[in-house]
Amino acid sequence: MITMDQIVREGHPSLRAKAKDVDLPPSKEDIDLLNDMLTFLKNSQDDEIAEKYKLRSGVGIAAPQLGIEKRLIVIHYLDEDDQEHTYQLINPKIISHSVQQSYLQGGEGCLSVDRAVEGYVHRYARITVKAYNIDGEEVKLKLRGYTAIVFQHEIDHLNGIMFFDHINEENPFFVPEQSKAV
Ligand code: K2U
Ligand code: NI
Repeated sequence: MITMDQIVREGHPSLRAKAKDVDLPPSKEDIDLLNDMLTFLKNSQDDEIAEKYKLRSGVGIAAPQLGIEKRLIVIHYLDEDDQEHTYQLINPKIISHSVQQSYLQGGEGCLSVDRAVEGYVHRYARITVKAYNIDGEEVKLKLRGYTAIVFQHEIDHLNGIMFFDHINEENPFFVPEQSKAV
């Protein structure tokens, strides 16, 4: 099982690399990795397991955070209506987005960043993502709100971008006209 020991931290080259496309259909190795990443997220959100293995809670993880420079991301969380949002995606690409932006009022964190970095991360409010699922089928996802923000955080990891790269250095809590709090 994946534990925090396998998650690379700031300074590790994989966090600044451009990850490589994964061959389709996905190999058993890549399928197993996607499943291990999903198990990690579920474990990290289970109070008992997270306590036992000292896991930090996460709603998303990208393969480069494991030092694996492949374009694989997994997202898993339950929303306020107890609706499960689970995605295991290969080669995700944002193919269109809104001009309008949005940001998390509480700012962002990262499993690979062991420090708090304050400030607003302005992202696209709505995105359309093309990717392949664990069966190797093409999927197109129209996303908004919190899910759109998590997706952009994870896809950034595939391109060597960290959330604090987006924070306005002069005024970390600057809010442009077209950005709405989520
Ligand atoms: O990629 C990661 O490090 C996982 C982040 C994803 C994230 C997405 C959007 C905004 C902030 C972080 C972790 O989930 S950070 C911990 C966390 C846990 C629950 C809710 C929000 C953030
Ligand atoms: Ni992160």
